[in-house]
Amino acid sequence: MMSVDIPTWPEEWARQYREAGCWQGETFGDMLRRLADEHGDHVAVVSGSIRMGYAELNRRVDQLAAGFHQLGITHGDRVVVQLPNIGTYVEVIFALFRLGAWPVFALPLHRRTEITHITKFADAVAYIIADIEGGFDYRELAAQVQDEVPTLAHVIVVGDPGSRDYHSIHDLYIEPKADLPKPVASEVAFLQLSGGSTGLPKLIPRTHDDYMYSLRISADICGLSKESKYLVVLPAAHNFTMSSPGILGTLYAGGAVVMSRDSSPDAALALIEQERITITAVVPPLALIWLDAAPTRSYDLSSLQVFQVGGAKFNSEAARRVEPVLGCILQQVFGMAEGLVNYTRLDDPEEIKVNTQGRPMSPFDEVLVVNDEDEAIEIGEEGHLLTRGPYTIRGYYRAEAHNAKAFTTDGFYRTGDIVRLTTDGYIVVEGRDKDQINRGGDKIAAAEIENLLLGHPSVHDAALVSMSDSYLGERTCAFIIPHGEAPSVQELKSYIRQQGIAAYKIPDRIEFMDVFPLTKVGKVSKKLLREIIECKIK
Ligand code: OOB
Repeated sequence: MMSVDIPTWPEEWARQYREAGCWQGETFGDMLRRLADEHGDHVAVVSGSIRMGYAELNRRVDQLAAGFHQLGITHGDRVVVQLPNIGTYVEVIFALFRLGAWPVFALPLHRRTEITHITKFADAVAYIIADIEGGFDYRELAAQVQDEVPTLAHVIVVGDPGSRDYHSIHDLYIEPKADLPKPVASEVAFLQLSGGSTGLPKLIPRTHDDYMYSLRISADICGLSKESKYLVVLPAAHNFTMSSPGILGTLYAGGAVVMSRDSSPDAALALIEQERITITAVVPPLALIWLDAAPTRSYDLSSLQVFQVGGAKFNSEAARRVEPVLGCILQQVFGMAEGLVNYTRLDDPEEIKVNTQGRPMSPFDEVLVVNDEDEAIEIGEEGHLLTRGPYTIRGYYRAEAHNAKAFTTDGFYRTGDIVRLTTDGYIVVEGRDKDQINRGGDKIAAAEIENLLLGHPSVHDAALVSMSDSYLGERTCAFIIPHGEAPSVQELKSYIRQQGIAAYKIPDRIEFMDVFPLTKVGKVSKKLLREIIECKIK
């Protein structure tokens, strides 16, 4: 199965990671079976009024796997999963893991452009959705996607399947059969989406072995146990929420995962009180909202031990407020769906927790900070972060040409982050050299939006850049050279919206220009464009 489509670790490295005990040969399907034996009725998942123990979760996963299999979904098939933070999400992913079918993780905000692309690119056979969520009818979206993607045989709906011939997931919990496929741990478990810096998102193949290792270490670093209660407020499919230590790390440790569809302080802080939550993970803008809200409310947050913030740079002034305001430990998390995750440790001194983005979680992580020529630089100097290790991919799925640029010849992933290392090995994120905007943790590939803008008849050229923002860290500004008379800002925004993309990718601001400033080699200078917009917004 491993090929140029699915690059993997060279055999020599794989052997070392196995010998060192990183990769232990357990699949996620087997992990859940073991946990059910060990923890029985102990609560695994809480979702609304539903509380489900490990044994029951395991039983329902067996039933759902049988139902998926009866539909024809089997080992190696790709299945796009786009669900809100509900308990069924956990059942769905484990049922697919158990069959060796690969979930392809979409975010709830993804729309026609993104879903069509990933469904086509992965040749997905099924698409699993909610009926209506947040006022949006996912069944309509599924119909549009099915029109464009012939391989998409099944749409499975959590809730009302509606009038089309979609399956209700409810009907797929059937008597388990003995003859289900048996995936092995060295195989791909799922495809995760990359934040992207090129036209369309890339797919990240993660194996059972490598991902299991990452959550084992994460659970240990975050001090998880059977008593832990993890609150899921960021999208469940995000790598942070899934494994750092997230849903899977919490289950691995025998704790309980509490799903919340609502991340607002009144919903989330109330759940912390009610469920005696011990750990949760947020992006910086959400941290700011909770930090402002908590002192004005009277929720009992005394159960909360660890407050994780990551996905985008958390500024140190806000970071300093976490412990006094929430009364728990701040943990900064700097990770990426491609692999490498860095944590500040729970017992680190305050200056480390507040001023750094942590250090690699595994002693087998290799991190290099290099100059433009890929040469190592002095500790403390800013440079490009490269990494390689037992849970960092060696290449994207079906992306041979891109992989040649995104990885060095000896297998280091070019993260696109500009960082500096402290003398004790902690990482401080200073910027980025990838053409991506990080809008409060939501990643936007500039080229993806520029290509959409270029589809408008009145757009001659387009360049998307970040502009600083005190709440989101960054927002987007699209500079446009019009073709003839300039369209209105409103018209361009609604044009982009009509293309069917995640709302966070719609440019926050649009500026018109006659010509773009150029670099010495004649490329559009995004650095100068950023300076222009910074002057305007000051
Ligand atoms: C996480 O994963 P992705 O794949 O959505 O985004 C990865 C990128 C990093 O390369 C970096 O540019 C940025 O997001 N990033 C941060 C950061 N955490 C991520 N930049 C500054 N400070 C941080 N703390 O975002 C992700 C995956 C696993 C755990 C946590 C975050």
